[in-house]
Amino acid sequence: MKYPLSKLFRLVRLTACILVLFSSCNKSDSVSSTQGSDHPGIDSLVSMDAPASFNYETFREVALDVTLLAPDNTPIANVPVSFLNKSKEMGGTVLYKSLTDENGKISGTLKIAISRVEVNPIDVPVDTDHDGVNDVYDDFPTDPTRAYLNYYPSAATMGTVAFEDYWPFSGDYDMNDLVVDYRYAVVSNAINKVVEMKAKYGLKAAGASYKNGFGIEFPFAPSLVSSVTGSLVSSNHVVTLGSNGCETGQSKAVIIPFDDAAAAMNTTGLFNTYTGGQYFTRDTISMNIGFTRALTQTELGTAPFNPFIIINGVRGREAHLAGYTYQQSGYKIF
Ligand SMILES: [Ca+2]
Ligand SMILES: [Ca+2]
Repeated sequence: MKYPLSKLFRLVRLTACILVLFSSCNKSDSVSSTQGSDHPGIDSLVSMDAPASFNYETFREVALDVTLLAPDNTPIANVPVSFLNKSKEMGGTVLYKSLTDENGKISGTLKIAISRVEVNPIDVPVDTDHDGVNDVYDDFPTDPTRAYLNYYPSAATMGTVAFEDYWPFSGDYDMNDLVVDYRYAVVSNAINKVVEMKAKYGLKAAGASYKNGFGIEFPFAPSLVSSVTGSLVSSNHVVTLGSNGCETGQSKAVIIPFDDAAAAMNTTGLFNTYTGGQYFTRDTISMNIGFTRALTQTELGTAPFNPFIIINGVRGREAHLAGYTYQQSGYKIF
């Protein structure tokens, strides 16, 4: 019986293609590991999970076990057979070539490169400073001690606090004795602990004949503060700052942006308060607060923290925002 060999070869090619399509990846359980960190302020870095037996090879081996049979199921022996990666008409190339044996059988192994056609490349995360936060998310991509920068209330806006220094007496409830804008920039590390805070205070208006100062009490101990820069403390000796820039004698950290609003603006008297009076473009006081160790977000507290005014240069007369308490040193709300 005669067989149309070209038809049989097409059958063999089809069989080979099916074998290629059914080659598969190894399945395996995943493992993860945790390692310590050499970076200050960072407790640990967690490595990426990877399958324990993931196959990194860029080719696959496909076992050939093909038997050529005639329609009457008799073997087709000693005929050359080629295996192509795709049809000859589509430009396929020969992957394997052999003669069938007496039983019409071909056995062997094909090595097939894994195709990258129409496969999206895998993004390789870049973490330049190796702090565990990829560069695209790292606000400080070359500083392993810093990762995130958050603003309160926002990067583009400032909050405002206003105080009345005659409080709680009636007759002067204009709340313009000291008006201060604020914005905090909080720098945290890869595990979201705070390593530094930058503060900006905009001295907006002073409508008082008193020499009023401005301070902020934070919920953490002054011993956790390594440095405070930017305080505008006059020669009036209203407050005393310690070597770390916090006010001395306080159980909680207290910073003093200024102790005399007019002196901070290099003027005297009221400003930005009434038509025809002194007017200044709002000045901004920039302060920087460093910590002896990274603080949790809970330890840091929440803006605007506990701002207050020091009334007329008398340390011991304070006015706070509604709902906030005076400091533990015994200074009272006036
Ligand atoms: Ca990083
Ligand atoms: Ca970083």
